[in-house]
Amino acid sequence: MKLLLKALREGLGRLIVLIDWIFSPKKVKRTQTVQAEIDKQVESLKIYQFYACPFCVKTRRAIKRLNLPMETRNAQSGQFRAELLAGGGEVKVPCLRVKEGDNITWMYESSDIIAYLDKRFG
Ligand SMILES: N[C@@H](CCC(=O)N[C@@H](CS)C(=O)NCC(=O)O)C(=O)O
Repeated sequence: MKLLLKALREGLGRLIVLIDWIFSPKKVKRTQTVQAEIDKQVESLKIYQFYACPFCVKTRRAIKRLNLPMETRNAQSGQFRAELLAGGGEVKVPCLRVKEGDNITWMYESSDIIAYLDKRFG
């Protein structure tokens, strides 16, 4: 039963990924200078995520729409999962890692992440 639910969730997640791919959001256009400045700022942001998680798809759509070349880190297993747990305190995705100088913050909740990105880059 547990396995069936997991398979259903994974299947639904992949369907959402497919729909996202078909109806991909349009990227915002900026001048070269402004985009270059934003690209630089985005280097300090990393998104921890799962490929087929609906909340991650929603967040990735916002990242694409805002034209942010952000590194995505797969937290399904391995090093990035361990980093997320150690840094943020729980394995829940999406999670935005924000580095400001020596200070690192971990932002959970897709709606909060999107609101933050919209405010900063929208
Ligand atoms: N309210 C959260 C929900 C996030 C959520 O439930 N994420 C699931 C994946 S879809 C998760 O991280 N589950 C933990 C796990 O599967 O280990 C948001 O909007 O970001």
